[in-house]
Parts: sequence; C-alpha cells; structure tokens
Amino acid sequence: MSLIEKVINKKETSQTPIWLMRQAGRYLPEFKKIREKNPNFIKLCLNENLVQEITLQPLKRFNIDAAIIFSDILMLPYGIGQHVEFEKNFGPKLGELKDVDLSNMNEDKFVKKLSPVYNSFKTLSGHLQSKNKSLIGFTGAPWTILVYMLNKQSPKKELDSNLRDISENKKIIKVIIKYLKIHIKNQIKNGANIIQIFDSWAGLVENKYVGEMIYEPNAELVEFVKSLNVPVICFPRDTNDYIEFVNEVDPSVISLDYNVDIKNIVKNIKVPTQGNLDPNILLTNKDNIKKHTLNILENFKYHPHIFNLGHGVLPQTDPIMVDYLVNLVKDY
Ligand code: 1CP
Repeated sequence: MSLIEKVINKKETSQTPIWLMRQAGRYLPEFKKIREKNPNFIKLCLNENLVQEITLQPLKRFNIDAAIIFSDILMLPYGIGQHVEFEKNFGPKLGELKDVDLSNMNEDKFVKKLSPVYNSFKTLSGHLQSKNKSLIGFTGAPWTILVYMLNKQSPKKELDSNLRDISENKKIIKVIIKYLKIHIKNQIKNGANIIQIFDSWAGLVENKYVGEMIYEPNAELVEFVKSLNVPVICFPRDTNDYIEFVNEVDPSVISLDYNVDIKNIVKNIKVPTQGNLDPNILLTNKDNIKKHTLNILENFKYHPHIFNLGHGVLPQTDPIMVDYLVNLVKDY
C-alpha cells in the first residue's frame, strides 16, 4: 500500500505524503520542450508514449508519492464529440454544444475515442506499482465541465448568463454524469488507484443552487467511485462551505484551496484532508516557503493529511522551489 493510501485507508499521521496539482506540465522545461513539438494538445493527451513520459517527469525530479495522469478534464467534452482546442496564450476553445449529436454517441464509441488514455494508465500502473507510488486518475466535476461546455472558454469571476438556466443545466449534467462514470470506470479498470474530482469553478455557483449543481452531482460520483473500491478526492475550489460539502458529499479526502481557515477545518472535518499551500508562495523565497509549509504541517499534525497546493503549480514556478518544498515535507 502506498503512503497516500495509508493516509486514506488507515488514517496514518506519522508521515505526510506529498504530490502537487498540475505537477506535470507547464513549469517544467522538459515538458515545454515536448509541448513545442506537439502544438495539438488533445493529440498530445492521446499519444501514449509521450503521456507516459510527461506523467513521470515530475517523479524523476522530486521525491513525490504519486503520479497524476497527464490528461485534461476537457477530454470528456472531446470524447462525446464537442470540438475542443487549446490556443496558445488563451486557453481552451470549445465548439457549440448544440452541434454535438448525442443520439449518435454511446459507451463503445466514447471508450474507443479515449482508449489511448486508458492504455496509458495500464503501462503507468505497472511502472508505479513496483515503486509503491499511487497513480491518480481524474475528471472534472459535472458543474465545472458544464461551465466549459456552455461557456466555450474559461469563465470569468462571475457566472455568465448562459449558465443561469438551472433546469437546462440539470439536463446536460445528467449526460455529463453518464459519460463521467464510463470515463472513471475505465481509468480504474486500467490501474488508477485514486480518483480526484476537480470542481475548479464550484465557487461560481450561487448559494441557492449549490445543492443541485455541486453537492448532488459530486455525491453521485463519489458513491460511484467508492462502489468500485477506490478512494476519491474532491476539490470544490472556492466553495463557500467545505464543512457542509463534506457532510453532503462524503468524499474519501477533501482537497482544500488556499483561502480556507485550516484550524476550523481540523476541528470540524473528520475525513482526511489535502492541500493547501498557496501556489504563489512557491514564487517567493525559501524562508517564506518554509514558514508557510511548517504552519500547514503543524496544524495537520494529528489529522490524516496529504500535502498539496491549494491550486495548481503556476507556470512561472522554479522547479528548484518545488524540490525544496517536497524535501521540507519529507524531512518533517
Ligand atoms: O498549453 C499548454 O501547454 C497546456 C497546459 C495544460 C496542461 C499541462 C492544460 C490546458 N492542461 C494540462 C494538464 C492537466 N490539466 C492536468 C494533468 C497534469 C497535472 O496535473 O500534473 C490536470 C490534472 C488538468 C486539470 C484541469 N484542466 C483543470 C482542473 C484543475 C485546475 O487547474 O483547476 C482545469 C480547469 C483544466 C482546463 C484547462 N486545461 C488547460 C487549460 C489552459 C485549462 C483552463 C484553465 C482555466 O480555465 O483557468
């Protein structure tokens, strides 16, 4: 059993494992080199050899406890037939959802389209098992996927008008959940030991719709992952009540953003936690990184905890600072 699985299953607190959201990718020179030669991001996510190489890049550099598959939450809209591309210095650009012919989509077609992703899990899984490290699979949460599918690009800080029709949203979320379950099932079948569900835009939902747009869809997926005997980490970024989220959704682990009051969390949340160093801290200096890291470790000393950031590693991060952070946690 890997160290992360010990924290989750056995509530181990003697050693704190660490991995980082967005640990593979944009801040690593060895990734940028590959990316330059592969301008089509979707194609890159479907290139089994390169996915393996990129997924393992951070493990070659740092003493981290898990690999997260190099892929993207937008492989789901791609899989059901929505046009998805990534434009340099802009981000994702999606086609119209109304152009997607869902009556012509089914489980077999979807799995066939994403089969290179599942093959990558198979190869990586064998490799990581021998090193006793976890292989993390992931998806976006239904609401966050819906945001991209309807908004067709990254959202702004407030909710765009095309996302305000709640009954229409619920219909689309049903379809998203159907294919998310297929996507999760195939990741697990091919070797994912843990699933993380990214609800990166949970913070955009008005309070009165949090039940329908955040809690219920996450709870349905959590129950599904648990039924496959795999732990599930939820990351409802910027949601206004993590304690209520845990009570309603019951994830195996709750991943915290960097705005939460961790003392209150330790007091009121029983499930293992993950997080929550502000990724901007990695852009400062070693003394400051040490101060903030030790503060998090002290607060979670008696609570099962997986060290991570409060959101993804920023592109301008110096890998030397990441190495420094990992060693701090490992030497604690
Ligand atoms: O241009 C490039 O070089 C591509 C940059 C990039 C990378 C490296 C994108 C585009 N996606 C990824 C990989 C990725 N995405 C991973 C695997 C790597 C790892 O974590 O180590 C993961 C887990 C994701 C997840 C993801 N994609 C999320 C959830 C996490 C988060 O950051 O909130 C989201 C929202 C996306 C959408 C996405 N993918 C890429 C971009 C530029 C965006 C938009 C982000 C935004 O709207 O702010």
